[in-house]
Amino acid sequence: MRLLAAGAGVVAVATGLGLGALVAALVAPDANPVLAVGSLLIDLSPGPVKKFFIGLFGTFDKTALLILIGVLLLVLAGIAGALERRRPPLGRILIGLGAALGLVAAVSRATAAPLAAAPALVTGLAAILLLPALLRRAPEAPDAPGADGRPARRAFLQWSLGSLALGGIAALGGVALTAKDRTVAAARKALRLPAPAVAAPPLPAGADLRIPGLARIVSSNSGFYRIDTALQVPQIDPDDWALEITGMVQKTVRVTWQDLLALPLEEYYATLMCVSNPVGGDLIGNARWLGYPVRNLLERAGPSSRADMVLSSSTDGFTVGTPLEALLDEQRNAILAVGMNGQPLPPEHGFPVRMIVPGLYGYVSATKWVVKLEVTRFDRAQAYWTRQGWGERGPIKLQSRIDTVRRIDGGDWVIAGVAWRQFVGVRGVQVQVDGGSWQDAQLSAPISVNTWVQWRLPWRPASGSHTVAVRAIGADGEVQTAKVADVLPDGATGYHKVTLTV
Ligand SMILES: Nc1nc2c(c(=O)[nH]1)N[C@H]1C(S)=C(S)[C@@H](COP(=O)(O)O)O[C@H]1N2
Ligand SMILES: [Mo]
Repeated sequence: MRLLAAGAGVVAVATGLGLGALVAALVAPDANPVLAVGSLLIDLSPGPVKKFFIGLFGTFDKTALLILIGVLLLVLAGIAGALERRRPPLGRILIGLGAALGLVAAVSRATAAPLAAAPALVTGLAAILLLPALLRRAPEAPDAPGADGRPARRAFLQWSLGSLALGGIAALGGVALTAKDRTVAAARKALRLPAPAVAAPPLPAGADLRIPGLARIVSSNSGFYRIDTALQVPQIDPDDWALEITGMVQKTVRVTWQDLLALPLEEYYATLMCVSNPVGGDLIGNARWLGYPVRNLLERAGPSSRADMVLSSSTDGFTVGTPLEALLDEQRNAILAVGMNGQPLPPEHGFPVRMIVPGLYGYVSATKWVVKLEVTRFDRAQAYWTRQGWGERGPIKLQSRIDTVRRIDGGDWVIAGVAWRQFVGVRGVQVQVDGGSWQDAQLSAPISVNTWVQWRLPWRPASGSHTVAVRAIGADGEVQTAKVADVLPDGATGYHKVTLTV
């Protein structure tokens, strides 16, 4: 029975994975072979593939990847079972190859623990031993009798269920043992951030036009877009956190969590954005960040005059390259942020510390879980995304988006959206209906040049089909370009257009 053989393959591999998860929890928490392969795929997949994933699944790209790996595993395990029945030991060899892939992926992580190979080894060995044991009990015909005269099917079922139960219990044990997530969550919850020495001015009256369907002027923490390469959110206990400033500096500087919180913190609003955001996309959000100016810490270290870049790294090995000049610029006021909208950073947004640099796309500025700043040069070091062909500097481009075209309370129509050009500011927004003349929209009261603005235009549509387009004008007089550019290498351009029928 080929189907039973395939089932035996799935049971063997699933049991192995459960045991592997337990071993991972015991000796190498970050070396789960499946997650390691996922991370390897993320790191190895070329830029366009990643872009496709982000574009297709938005912020759910990681869930999509995990589901894909799960389905693939299931299919391969089934094939291994069927192969092993027909041509032993081919099935076991296939499992061995899979385990070897998991092993290589786990030990090659930037953050690999000394025993990172153990979970994949245990997974592979268990599955390789179990598979023939299960197959021996798989009946050739549905009602074939077993050694004791009872249907062989029953023995096979008992073995399979027993095996799955063992794997399941092991996996649950692993989950129970990985208590770190909970201690870090508890540490975060108990945390009281100091009051800012320099507070953000209160929002001006009229900062939020409050139109249904229009993005709120300040994004919520839970609704904030999330982009990163981390399959598992890094868990860092603030008491274990420290930042090291090294490289082309006069002296290495180390800052602990206590050091950082004792410094006079500043708070401001800034709109963060991903370079992968397509025209009209929503990989952008505005928050109030609390942190300490990076330049003060860099100046303590004394950067060399020959340096022009800071390579910052996260605990998980992800890197970001930021122009040194931007980090030293007093006006731009880049910070090491610890707070987001009055809360400690959420774990997914970099807890306990991330970098915020107004005006630069996230991939060259917004390092989450940051633990190291290496002062260096653009011609010496490359960061995670620049290695894959994305632009080196990454200033955020002038852009605008239509969020809603609607009738308010059964009366007038309104067209509304947001526009941004961080670190420069937005002077105006214009809307064009059906290719007509550009009309000036009304803007929300701007919070600062580093934040987006909302805009609105009242509208009296005739019934029928309409196309609405928007463009922004920067505070420096730049008119948003109509030229269509892809997100790769340094951010999308072109007008956002919406077609609707009234
Ligand atoms: N450690 C780490 N930091 C990171 C990233 C990452 O993959 N890993 N991605 C960057 C990118 S591409 C963006 S757009 C922003 C997104 O920040 P958010 O998830 O808080 O919105 O984080 C940046 N910081
Ligand atoms: Mo990004």
